[in-house]
Amino acid sequence: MAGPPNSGKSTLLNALVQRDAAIVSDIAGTTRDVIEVAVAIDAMAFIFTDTAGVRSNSDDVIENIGIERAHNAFAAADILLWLGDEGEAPKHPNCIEVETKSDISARQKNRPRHFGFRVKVERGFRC
Ligand SMILES: Nc1nc2c(ncn2[C@@H]2O[C@H](COP(=O)(O)OP(=O)(O)O)[C@@H](O)[C@H]2O)c(=O)[nH]1
Ligand SMILES: [Mg+2]
Repeated sequence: MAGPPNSGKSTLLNALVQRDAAIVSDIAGTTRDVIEVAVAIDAMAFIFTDTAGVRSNSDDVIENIGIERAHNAFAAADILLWLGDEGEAPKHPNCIEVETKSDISARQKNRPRHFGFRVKVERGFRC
């Protein structure tokens, strides 16, 4: 999971692994550590990795360490799920852009619509 703070990374991770593995809040910078959760989906093994939201203007020393660790996790990932603005993903050979919070309109979110994969994790999980 990669994206800016509050893009819904931890919410999506929890939905995919079906437990509250990561803390969800609307406070930017909540996730700092890299959180890895191993699950089997349809008999296929996955490790989902939640990361700190990437932003360049944090004064918080610990959050900045988390952001550095996030970049290391992106480099190590087989697949990068980018939950930020379209076209803004870090360079990765297997990147899937995901529009989160698809229950909220693009205008309200103040960001362009994605034309790929859309999710809403409001109550339960829908694609
Ligand atoms: N309406 C709506 N809110 C969401 C959705 N996914 C996450 N949120 C909310 O967005 C905020 C940030 O979510 P979080 O998963 O902590 O984002 P993260 O910082 O990227 O890990 C929280 O208040 C979530 O409840 C969604 O699909 N729809
Ligand atoms: Mg988070």
